[in-house]
Amino acid sequence: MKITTVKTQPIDGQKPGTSGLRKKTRQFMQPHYLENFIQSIWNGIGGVHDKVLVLGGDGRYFNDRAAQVVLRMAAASGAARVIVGQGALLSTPAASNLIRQRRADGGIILSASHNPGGPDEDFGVKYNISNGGPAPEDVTNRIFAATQEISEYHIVEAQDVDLSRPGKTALAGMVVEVVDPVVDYKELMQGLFDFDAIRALFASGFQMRFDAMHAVTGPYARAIIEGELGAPAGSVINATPSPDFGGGHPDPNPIWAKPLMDLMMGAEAPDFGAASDGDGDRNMIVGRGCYVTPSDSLAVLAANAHMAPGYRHGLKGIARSMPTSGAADRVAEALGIPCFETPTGWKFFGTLLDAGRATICGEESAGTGSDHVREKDGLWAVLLWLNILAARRVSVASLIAEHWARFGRNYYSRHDYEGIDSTAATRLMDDLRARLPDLPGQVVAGMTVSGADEFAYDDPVDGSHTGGQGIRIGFDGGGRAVFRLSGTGTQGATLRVYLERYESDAARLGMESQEALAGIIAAAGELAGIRARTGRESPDVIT
Ligand code: VG1
Ligand code: CO
Repeated sequence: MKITTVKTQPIDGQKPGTSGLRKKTRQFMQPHYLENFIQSIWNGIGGVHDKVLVLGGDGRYFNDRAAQVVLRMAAASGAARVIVGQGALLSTPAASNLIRQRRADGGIILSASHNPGGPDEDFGVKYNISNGGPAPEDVTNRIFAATQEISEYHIVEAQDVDLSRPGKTALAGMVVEVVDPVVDYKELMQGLFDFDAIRALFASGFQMRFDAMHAVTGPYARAIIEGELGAPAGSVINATPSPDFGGGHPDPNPIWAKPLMDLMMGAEAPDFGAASDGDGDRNMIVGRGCYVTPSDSLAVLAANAHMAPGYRHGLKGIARSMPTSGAADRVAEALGIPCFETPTGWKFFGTLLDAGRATICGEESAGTGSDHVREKDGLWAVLLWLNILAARRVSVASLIAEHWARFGRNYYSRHDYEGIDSTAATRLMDDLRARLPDLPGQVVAGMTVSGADEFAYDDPVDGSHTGGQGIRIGFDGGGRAVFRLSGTGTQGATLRVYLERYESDAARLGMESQEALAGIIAAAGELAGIRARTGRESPDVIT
């Protein structure tokens, strides 16, 4: 088989964001675009000669074509073996698990996660390192540097590898091993959770609805929830991955998973509802008539994890991203374990998990996970919830009410202004940053600013420093607003405003969150001049 060396030139803008490189699919399909980036990954990590890689994706449009390119380029650069999910499918947590189980050197995940898929939507590529987690910043910086210097790439000329069946084939001396994407992951879950107790729960008539949103979790959820745990057929819906996610937006939140929300808030609601995103690392949890915010879910899982066999010895620590609410901190305090506050993005949890300093991690964006892999894991969170409900035999609503009664409630909401002008967004952040020293003591929309800074992180394990991770404004009374720009969008800029206020008065735990946060919302809007600078009257998405 012939190895071709193709002359190329650096392409602007191939800088990995919060979670890999995400661009419009058509941009990825342009000549050399994907090839340049893949070769830059190889160059940035010191080559793939004799290495073992894992490869899979969320099944979105171009997933199958891109997988063939990655295989031909891995073979051309001398990789020993690539372990690929059948049909080039792997959920992000399953890919993380495979890298760890098979002691691979790293992996390529083809996904733009919760972003819509299709020829006119989004595509993405992410590189994970040998611990199974997203490449840390020093690695993504080297990859980006390589994209700016690239002059050629290497690719084998060959027919497509058949990825439709498990088995081994050879490609220019490299082994391509196609594996069932679900089997190893299912075993991992069996080891963590009390499947017998969950089976008994379903056998008692407990009903659930899991919406896979036409994305990659479908096959996993079907095999585990309906197959292993005995939930009736139809408990898992939209379970066949489709290249455009059924035309939907595979983001598990009350906006994009509205049909599930409507069901759960209606008269016919089952006991438990859940959804996952494009690549299976996010989760939404909703009880009958009771939506659980991701920040609360993290806290509830941490407080009750010991009910699952995999966590019966307790937790070593909890880690949450800075914009995530402080609900988990209160649990950590009660458990007498540390709580770490990291920048947004799962890559920042890797060192804490590897060092055994955190067991459970979470983000307000519907990501929860533990040290079982090095990615957030949507189905894991759902199974831990089921395990807890099976042990406690209470409703989601009463579990939440009990949690708030014990720890108090962190009212929380995120307001997203999507697709706004990039220059205006950067200016908004720059101007706010410039005013930080003067803000404390000022009264804005009736709220007094108690503190203002920009979050920076010093990793307690490897000592690395990461700056510019979000502007934090604290108010008298303990509320806060956080401002940051998204690093996963593909069009213009997205401003995220995170709003939080703690309440411990038993009589005030049942408010509607937008109402409970109204004062902070008004102050945040005025402080940043959101309306004037973005031209938007209101957020595009409120979660
Ligand atoms: C968003 C979320 C962040 C998450 C990231 C990747 O990033 O806010 O918490 O880790 O997406 O998740 P940003 O930079 O757009 O705020 V996923 O499921 O899209 O890989
Ligand atoms: Co995702």
